[in-house]
Order: sequence, then C-alpha cells, then structure tokens
Amino acid sequence: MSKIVTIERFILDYQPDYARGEFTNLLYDIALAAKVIAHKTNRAGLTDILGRAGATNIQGEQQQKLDVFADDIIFRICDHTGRLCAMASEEREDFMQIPEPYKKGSYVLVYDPLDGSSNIDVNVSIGTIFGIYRCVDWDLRGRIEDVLQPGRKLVAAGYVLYGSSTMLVYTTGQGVNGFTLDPELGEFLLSHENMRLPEPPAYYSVNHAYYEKWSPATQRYLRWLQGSEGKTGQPMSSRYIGSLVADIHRNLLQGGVFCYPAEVNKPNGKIRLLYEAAPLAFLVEQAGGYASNGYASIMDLQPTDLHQRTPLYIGNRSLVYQAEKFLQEEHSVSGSMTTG
Ligand code: AHM
Ligand code: MG
Repeated sequence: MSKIVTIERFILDYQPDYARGEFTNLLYDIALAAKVIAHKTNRAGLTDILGRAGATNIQGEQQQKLDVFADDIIFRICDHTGRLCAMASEEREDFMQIPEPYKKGSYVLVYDPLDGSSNIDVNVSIGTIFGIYRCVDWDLRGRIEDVLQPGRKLVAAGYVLYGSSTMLVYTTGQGVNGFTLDPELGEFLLSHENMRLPEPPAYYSVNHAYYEKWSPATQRYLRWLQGSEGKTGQPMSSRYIGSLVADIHRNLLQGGVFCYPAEVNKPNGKIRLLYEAAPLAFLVEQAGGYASNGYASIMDLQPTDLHQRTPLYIGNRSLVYQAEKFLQEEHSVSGSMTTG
C-alpha cells in the first residue's frame, strides 16, 4: 500500500538545512492561499465572479475579478505573519513592504496570482506562480534590491494548477514534487514524487499565430521542432493551452518545450521575468530541464524592472539548447555583418 503524505508532513520532513520555522511556515501559507483560490475558482461559474472587474493593471490589460481576488488573498495571508520583508505581484505596479506594525521576516515573495486569466471565462485551466528569495539585508524593511534578484538566488519556487484537479508543484532546490488537493479532506496529498522531464519529449508549445512576427532563426527552430531542418528522433506533437502553468505542467509530465519567442515589434516577448519565467526556470531546472531567453539561462538574468518581460524557451534541456543554437548563429551572423 502506498503511503499517504500531506504537504505539511512533506514540507516538515524535507525542509532545507537553513529552514527555521519561518521558511517552512511560509510554504504552508502558500498552500493555504492555493486552497482558498482553488475553492473560489471552482465556484467561478456559480458566483457571478466571471467577467472583468473593469480595472486595468500595470501591463495595460484588463483585470478580471478572480485575478483581483487571488492577488488580495495571497497578500492578506502573507502580510502579517512575520516571515516576509517584501512582496511583489504581477497585478501591482509597485512592490509591497510589509506594513507596520507587523513584524518583518527574512524572505521575499514574488507571485503571479492568477496566470492565464484570458482562460477564466472559458473554464480552461489557470494557475498561480510563486518564487521565494531571501532578503538581501535582513535588518532593513523590504527594498527594491530585495525583490530584483536573479532566479539563481531563489530558495523555493512553484506553481498551483487549477485544472481538472488542483495541484501544487514546488521545489526548494532538492528536486520537484507535486501534490494534489483532495477537496473532501481539504489537504494537498503527495501524488507526484520527484518529478523529472521524461525523454523523449512529446510536445512543443507555442502560439503559431505569431509565426510571421518571429526572426528567421526562430521560424527555423519551429520548423526543426516540427521535424524538418535536420531534426532526428521521434516527431513531436504540438499542444498550446495559452495558460503558462498548464502548458508547463503538461510538458513536465510528458516532456517538451514551451516557447514564447521575441517578436519583431516585441523584442522581449510577453512572459514576465520575475513572476513567471524565473520561478518556472528554477523548477524546470530542478526537474532536469533548462530555461533560456535564447542566449542565456533565465536563472542568470538580473531583473532591472519589476515588470520586465523576457523571451522564454523552457523544457527538456536538449530542445532548449537547440533554440539557443539557432538564435546564437543568427546573432553572430548579423553581428559579423554589422562589424564586417
Ligand atoms: P497573463 O499573465 O496576462 O495571464 O498572460 C500570460 C499568459 C500565459 O499564461 C500564456 O502562456 C500566455 O499569456 C499566452 O499568450 P498568447 O495569448 O499571446 O499566446
Ligand atoms: Mg501571468
């Protein structure tokens, strides 16, 4: 008989050496926020929550009610616990210091409260993404330097997928583990132990509608994924949900690559470095994969702006390396043409 392990038990048993109660309890807080958001998203069609809230976020996009709700819940669960010195959310223009009179803690939480919001109205999977850093200076209240840290400095990261079931998948740098919410018990139970990207990869995920906006090297890479341009091995199939968490989760289970490339008029693509790309890069690296902007590891990119975007290639290592190969060849040819 397989053993039943709750997320609380697992977090406690596998907490990193440096973890005191603060870090462990922060993970519990995130699991609690995930349960609250899952409860609300599952009832979305029943409670007049669908539709746009009318507000426009910093990215110039209309927020929907569940985005606002999820953002608020995460903030309110985490602001007064004494574990954080700052938070930053994709839905808020500025980062947030822990308000007085609450005690400040040693960690920073960055999060995308509800990613894939265009899928809410059509009952398609959506997700929450989070990353945890240590504060740069433990003696001070949160500053921008605490938030703008490269992915390499993450101490934990994960996502929650609100799909046919709710799953929380996270890493603290010792592999990746997934937990499924039992709605009757209200508990996340260990269901996917030590997740690794399988080989050979099955899928590539990209929005083909942007093909004409990509550079020739990006177009070549896509043709390579489709089996031309010298690709050997099993042909890959295409899957694209348009919810980053759902696309990454499927590829984590079945192998593959997710791409959101640079476009001619959008050189940084769409995906946010701090709230989306870096946490998922850490997680995928811990599952044996790799994430790149086409030229460098996402983990090494130093954010200079809270809402900075980056092109993203993420998934099985060999597939992401091939994207870098095509893009870097193009870069060196165009570089030698301008200098020659
Ligand atoms: P969001 O943070 O506003 O929800 O946007 C991010 C989402 C990702 O989940 C998804 O991968 C991407 O946008 C889809 O974009 P597109 O519709 O351009 O393919
Ligand atoms: Mg998002």
